[in-house]
Amino acid sequence: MKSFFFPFFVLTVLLPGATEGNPVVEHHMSELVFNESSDWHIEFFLLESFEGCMLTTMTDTAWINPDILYEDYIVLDANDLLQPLRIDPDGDILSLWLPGIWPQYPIDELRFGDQPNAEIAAPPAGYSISNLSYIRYLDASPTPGEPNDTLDAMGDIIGTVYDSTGNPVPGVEVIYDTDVNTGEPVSTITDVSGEFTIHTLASVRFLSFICESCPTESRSVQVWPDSTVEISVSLDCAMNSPVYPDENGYEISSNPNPVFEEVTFSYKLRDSGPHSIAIYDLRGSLVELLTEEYGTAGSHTVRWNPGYIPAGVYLCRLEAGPVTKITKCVVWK
Ligand SMILES: [Ca+2]
Repeated sequence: MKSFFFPFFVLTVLLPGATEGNPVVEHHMSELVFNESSDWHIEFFLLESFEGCMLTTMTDTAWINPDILYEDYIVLDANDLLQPLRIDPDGDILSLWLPGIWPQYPIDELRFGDQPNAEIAAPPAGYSISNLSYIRYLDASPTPGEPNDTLDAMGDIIGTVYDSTGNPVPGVEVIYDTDVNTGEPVSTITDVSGEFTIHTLASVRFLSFICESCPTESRSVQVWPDSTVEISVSLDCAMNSPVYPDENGYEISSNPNPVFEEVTFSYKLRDSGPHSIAIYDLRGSLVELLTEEYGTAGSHTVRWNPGYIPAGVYLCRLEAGPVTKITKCVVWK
């Protein structure tokens, strides 16, 4: 198996098996497992029309034998195909096609391992790439033929956030997930030692580090089952600067939230002076500058229409001299 490790973290196995279970899956290619010989099998969730299905990889194309029986959680291996199909255990792009839709769009596609833009690491032999609410994750106890669960499919991220001088930064919000029901960001806060811990599905997690004093940072991390990934993040700020800005009298809030069409940001300036209001995404990229002008002390509002920007979490940042205040808003489409 080729390594999927990012250069900025190390993997250490610290924990016994997780015990959470949550058998929910309705996904076409529901589980992919390799054995020690790199033979594969795939679990499919029931498809409405399973006749005439085709699988492709980076090297091969094969039709699924239309004579096989179809039930929930069908498990296929090479014997169920009409042509040979090699799936590279180090990484491949596995696609499922249906007649009528083929060849325009695969109805399911799994890009893993050493492929560019892989959504998940290659599974070690005996592990599976599973689906849960359309999130791919690694499962150390696969369940081919049965509903997927998250047993042995949870891991931890332990991280420390530092400033540019190497001092730990407390109070940084670390967003690592989105609530599937509300769309709200799921986050934790760094403690007095600048440390945080996240217990999460063994998937690729995109972490955003939100600090009012410096630009937002982000990282992608592959979480492994029953394992702990340690990361270290440096923010582009110096928390030990001798003078902290006095933020009293400065506020910003957003309404409504979540945002469907338009949002109003209400903000207060303690002192008259130049200020700006700008929208950033969670990667810290500027999305739109809403205002940049001289403002009088007191309350103001500015409106924003997200237009065609993608749904997601955005940060509205008020900057007035040395003071920065941030409010989050969730854009729904
Ligand atoms: Ca399963």
